[in-house]
Amino acid sequence: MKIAFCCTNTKAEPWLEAFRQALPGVDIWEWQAATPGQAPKLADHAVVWSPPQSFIDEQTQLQNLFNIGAGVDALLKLNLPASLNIVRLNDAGMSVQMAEYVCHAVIRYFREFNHYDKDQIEQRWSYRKPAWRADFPVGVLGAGVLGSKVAQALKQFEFPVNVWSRSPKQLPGLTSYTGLEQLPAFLKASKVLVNLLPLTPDTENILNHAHLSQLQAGAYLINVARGKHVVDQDLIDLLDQGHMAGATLDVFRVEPLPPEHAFWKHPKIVVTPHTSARTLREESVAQIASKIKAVYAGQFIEGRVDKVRGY
Ligand code: NDP
Ligand code: OXD
Repeated sequence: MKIAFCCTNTKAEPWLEAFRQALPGVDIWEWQAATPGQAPKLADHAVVWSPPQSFIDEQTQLQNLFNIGAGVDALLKLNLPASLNIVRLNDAGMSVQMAEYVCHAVIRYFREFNHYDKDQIEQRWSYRKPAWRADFPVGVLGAGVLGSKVAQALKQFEFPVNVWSRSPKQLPGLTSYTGLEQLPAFLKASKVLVNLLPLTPDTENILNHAHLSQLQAGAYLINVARGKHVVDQDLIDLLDQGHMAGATLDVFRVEPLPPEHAFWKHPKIVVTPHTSARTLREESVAQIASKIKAVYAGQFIEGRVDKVRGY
């Protein structure tokens, strides 16, 4: 079995070592573009993150691309052979991290911890009036692997929680809204909005003025999916006009977020560097190795991407 490793911005050696331990006898190497005139070494499968088109064009025998992330938007921008399967990571330790990040952001807003931070700087001992959880309905866009875990974690704190997805969900204690038809009702029923949608042609720019302005007054956005879901200027306008109270943003149209971008210094925005749920090497290698074994055993594997649907 031959595997090429082609992951942008990832140090290859520890991954190669971990795969060699998980799949004894595997021939795995870090991909480098072949020098002109030299026949490339061809792999059966690849482990990838944002590979260049030249990798796909060169590797003509690939059966499966194993993405070391949950989002496959970067892969689907490439020109891929119809026979090539894309397999995403299913959780692999990301959902608990996402739940931590989102619960922290929601609770920080609900409990007004940003005010206590300021009070401490000024050595002021000053209480805030407790808010009602019933006034803090949280809407989670996307009820997949990550969205459903996040929604359930928020429910543990007794917030009213709504989820929005393409297909209806039956998640205990959560209110499910489905499809574009029910999006307005979902938005009107939510004050805090958490985005965990995949980036697809249907979801790009979904966090725009028309949609964000339907949230309840004092709205708060937590975007942990992709920067291209948000129309940046619309968000800034709604924050400046006061309809929205704040935003915690982990992902951006351009990453790293350019130094001149208005989000960095906006008083109502918290910025983090695409870190809400990191890919964990040990969990990811274990999951991909077990999927590769399942492929050879002719078994079903979780996480095959539907290229037409886009996730
Ligand atoms: P899943 O594919 O498991 O879930 C996607 C959810 O979105 C599903 O519930 C799906 O509905 C719903 N959905 C998709 N398209 C639409 C649509 N047009 N209208 C309504 N609902 C829709 O993905 P994950 O939960 O694993 O990951 C979500 C995203 O999180 C990733 O694509 C990635 O971009 C981002 N991510 C960000 C990370 C970070 O560090 N910031 C880390 C990991 C992921 P249905 O259930 O009906 O199919
Ligand atoms: C992912 C990510 O998609 O890290 O896994 O954003």
